[in-house]
Amino acid sequence: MPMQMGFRWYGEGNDSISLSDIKQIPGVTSIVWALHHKQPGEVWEKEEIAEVKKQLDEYGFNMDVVESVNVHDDIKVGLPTRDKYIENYIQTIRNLKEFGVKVICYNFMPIFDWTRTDLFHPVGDGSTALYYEKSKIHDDPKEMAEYILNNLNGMTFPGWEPERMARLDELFELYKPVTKEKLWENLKYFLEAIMPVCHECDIKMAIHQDDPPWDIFGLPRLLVNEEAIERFLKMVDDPYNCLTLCSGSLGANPNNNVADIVRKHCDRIAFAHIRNVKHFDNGDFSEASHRDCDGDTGILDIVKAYHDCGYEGYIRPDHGRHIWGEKCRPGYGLYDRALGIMYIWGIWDMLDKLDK
Ligand SMILES: [Mn+2]
Repeated sequence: MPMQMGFRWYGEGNDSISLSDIKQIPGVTSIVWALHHKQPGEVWEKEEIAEVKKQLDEYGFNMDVVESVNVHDDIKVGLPTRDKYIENYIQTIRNLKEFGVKVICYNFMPIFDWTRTDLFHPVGDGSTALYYEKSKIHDDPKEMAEYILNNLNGMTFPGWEPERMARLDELFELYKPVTKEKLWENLKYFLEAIMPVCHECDIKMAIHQDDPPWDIFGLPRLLVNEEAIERFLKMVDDPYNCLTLCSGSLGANPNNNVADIVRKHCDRIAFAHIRNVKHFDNGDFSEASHRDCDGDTGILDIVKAYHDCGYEGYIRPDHGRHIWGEKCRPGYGLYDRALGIMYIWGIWDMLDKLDK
């Protein structure tokens, strides 16, 4: 069995792209989905999941991978109320199992999800891409949140829920006593509480790395490099405690060698995000096309590493550029991600052929 190709989709009425569009991209079998109207900590009800299943069934897509079931801040901060939210998370896992879900992608980033300073930065060829300007991050996080919320073309974005962003002062206050070590402990507590249910339901928990992979706004970030990934996998040494290995997130730090991480931990990678990043000398970076030479992430080496390991897990192109005038959710247009898929398949199919 080859790797299983997925495509992230934000749901009916919440995405500029239709399932019919996605069906026309060669080799896509999984829709990477979520219930985007859910707040972190809420139970995902079976009726709501069934609704999405019905839509995907019509096109023959599976719903094996959820991205993301977001973790409530009380769990990350380690408040006494966390147990209630962990119970809810467990109920969501049990409900997802009923529909054959195999992998839950999530992250443990405090307050902010991925962070960029420019969502539509000119690449130089007429397209635009997500961009990170290091010097801009010293500014007020509230300005940052406002900029992001105002540039989503009216759509929601996981991790940037307006309800949470309106409470930024409160959230920063909440995270004040949370050191990096404390955050590790809280992650361990969460995972140890849910692992038995993951076994019972045959669902892998697959953590996404922090993006960018360093502390921002004085908030600690855990999953930033190979050392941290090793610590994470050993901390809860369980085959259901897995990674969503994101080449783009890790690739934002030029010292990270993603292909090495793939080779070392292939058995614990449940889900792979493939994305290319181009670095500038001053520490800024821009997202780039999937073509190896357009960035510095080493896409050819990474895909070859997965192939060499006999990877049979799920994979998807991560973000794309905005090309051909497409109006879409930042990073999640149809065209450039479809090109990315064809590039990945091109490498994969050729490696298959050379093996024969
Ligand atoms: Mn990613």
